[in-house]
Amino acid sequence: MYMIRHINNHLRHFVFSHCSISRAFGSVATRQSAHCSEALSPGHHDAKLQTSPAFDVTSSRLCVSLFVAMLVAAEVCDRANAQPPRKPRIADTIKANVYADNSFKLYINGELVAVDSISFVPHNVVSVDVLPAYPMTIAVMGIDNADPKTGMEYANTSIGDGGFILKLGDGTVTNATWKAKKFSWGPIGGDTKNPRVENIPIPEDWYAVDFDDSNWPNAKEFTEAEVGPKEPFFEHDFQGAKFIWSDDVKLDNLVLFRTVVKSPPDGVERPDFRGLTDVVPQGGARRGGGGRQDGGGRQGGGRRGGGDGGGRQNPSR
Ligand SMILES: [Ca+2]
Ligand SMILES: [Ca+2]
Repeated sequence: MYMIRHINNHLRHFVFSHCSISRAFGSVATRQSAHCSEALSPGHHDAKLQTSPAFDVTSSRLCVSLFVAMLVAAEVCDRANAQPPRKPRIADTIKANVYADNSFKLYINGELVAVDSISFVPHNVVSVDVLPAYPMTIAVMGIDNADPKTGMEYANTSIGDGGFILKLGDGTVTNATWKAKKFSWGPIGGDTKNPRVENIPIPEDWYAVDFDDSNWPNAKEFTEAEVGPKEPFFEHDFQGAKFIWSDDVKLDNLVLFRTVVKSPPDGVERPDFRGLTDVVPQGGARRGGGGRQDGGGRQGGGRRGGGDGGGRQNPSR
C-alpha cells in the first residue's frame, strides 16, 4: 500500500503539472528514483515490505513500468511544447543550391523537393527554398547522360562523365561522408567497340527516411578540374562542398546518394514544422507586418525562427 500510495501521488503530481516537464519530471524522477532504489535495495525497506518478497518483485516491476510511462509522457509533452503552433514563413526556409552533371532528383525527408529543370545541357544550377527538419534525410538520384543501351552519348561517340554537388543554407554540403551506389553503368570496362550496360534494380523506397543504406559504399570526392563544372556553378555558393559520385565518374551513369543531417551544421536552432497539418496554427488571420505568405493570406510578421516561446495559444479564428 505504501508503494501504491506513492505511485498515485507521483502520477497525480505529474498529470497536474501542466506538462512543465523540466520541473515535474525532474521532481518526480528524483523522488521516484529514491523510492525505487529503496524498493530494489535489500535492507532499506520498511518492516512491512521486508516481510513480503512477492510484493518486492511487484513493486520493482511497478517502478520500472512507472519510469517507462513517465518517459513516454514526458516525450509527448515535450513535443507538444516544442512544436510551434504557427505556419512556417520563408524566413524558416534555407536555400538549396544543387548542380549535377547532368541532372538530378532531390528528396528531403522522403519528399521530392527539386528536380533538375534541364536533363542534359546546358549545365544549370537549381536553387530552391526548402523547409528543413532534423534529423534530415537527403536522398538524390544523379544521372549522367548516357544511351541506355551503350552507356555513351553524342551518337555513341563519347563516354560522358558525371558529378554532383550540393550546399544547403544550414551549412550542409556534399562530401565523402555521403553514401553513393551505382545502379547503371557502362560501357562496361570502357569498351567503346562493343559497348554494353549493366543495370541493377533501384529499390522502390530508396529515398525514404527509414531506408537502410548501411551496406552502401561511401561517395568518392572529385575535384573541380575532374568534373569541369560550367559557368552557372561559379555564380552560386558551393563553398565547402565537394563534387561526389560513385567510384567511376565516367562509367557510372545512374548513382543514388543518401545522407542524414543529424542537426544543423551551422548550429542555428530551427522550428520543426513536421506534422503541422495535424494542429491548428495560431495567428492565421492576423493583419499587418508580414507581407504575403503562401497559402495563408497575410500574417503578422517580423519574428524569425525560434518558435513562439510561450507554448500553445488559442487560434485566432
Ligand atoms: Ca558516363
Ligand atoms: Ca555528363
